[in-house]
Amino acid sequence: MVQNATQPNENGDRLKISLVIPAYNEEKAIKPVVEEYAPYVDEIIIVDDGSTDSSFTIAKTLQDEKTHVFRHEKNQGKVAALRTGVEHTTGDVVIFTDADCTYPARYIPEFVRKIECGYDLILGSRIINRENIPLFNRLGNFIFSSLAAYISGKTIVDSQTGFRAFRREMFERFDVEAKSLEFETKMTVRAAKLGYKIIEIPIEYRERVGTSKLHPIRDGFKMFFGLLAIAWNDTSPLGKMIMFPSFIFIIIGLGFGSVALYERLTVYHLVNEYYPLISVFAILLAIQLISIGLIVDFLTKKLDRIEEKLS
Ligand SMILES: Nc1nc2c(ncn2[C@@H]2O[C@H](COP(=O)(O)OP(=O)(O)O)[C@@H](O)[C@H]2O)c(=O)[nH]1
Ligand SMILES: [Mg+2]
Repeated sequence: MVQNATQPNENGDRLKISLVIPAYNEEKAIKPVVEEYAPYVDEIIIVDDGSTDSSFTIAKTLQDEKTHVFRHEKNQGKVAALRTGVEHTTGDVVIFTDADCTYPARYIPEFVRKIECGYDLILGSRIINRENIPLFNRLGNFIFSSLAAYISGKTIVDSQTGFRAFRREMFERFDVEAKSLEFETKMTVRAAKLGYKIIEIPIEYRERVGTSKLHPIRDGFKMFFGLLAIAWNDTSPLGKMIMFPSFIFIIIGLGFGSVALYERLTVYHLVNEYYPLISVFAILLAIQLISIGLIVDFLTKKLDRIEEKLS
């Protein structure tokens, strides 16, 4: 028998746990996922996002006093499904997982304990059996997690994980502009940049049942530009002021670099020998400015939070 997710506190209450499962064409996995998670949570919200297979019919058969099924008539994307899901939750804690049998439910009690300890965002980091993430996606995961760490000033091994937990009232603050699988990374970076307490719990990642809905190239691009948008939007005015000239230096760097490359490829020698130097110099300057801007932003946010605590 599975242990209770949380122990009652001194008032005899314990946190009510709601699980949100977005599902798009997951007819093979939806039933085992619900069966595995049911003992660990108080409420399960399945959002079928216009599946064209039998996911919805199967989900309906799982409905009971704990499990509720909602459906978007048309496919609106994972994030719309997560938002619909959260709207229908009634618990204190919300947990997201995938409808693909990859994330083991057994970590939930630990997630909830971390919430009770005061953490704001709990991430299930795919560390054990990482080879179950396809190689190309693993590379993307490494690149975007490194970029996320650079932007947020916090080391995050797996910023993209779909297995995560937070208090329900925090969702509004963590919610970000996104439609598809770039959502998780943006949410992680936003939470980190706003100074919320994030903790990663190493988890096992199992082989996926059914086919992946991730489009590595398309979603990779969305993630890249999404991260840039967060880096900019959630930065303080002072940080922005420092970072702004870097755009000009990037344009100068790319401009001189392109001309040099064009000359090298067409006339086989450099007409303007100093162009590559200007290009490298401008780009290095841009990187320096972005770094200083991010550091300043990090420090001002930290000071703001200290002031908030003192007042
Ligand atoms: N509701 C909804 N869920 C989606 C959509 N695309 C993917 N998902 C779900 O989101 C989860 C993550 O997708 P998945 O293919 O597992 O991506 P991966 O975990 O990054 O490989 C799965 O539960 C999918 O069923 C969509 O368009 N709508
Ligand atoms: Mg998945």
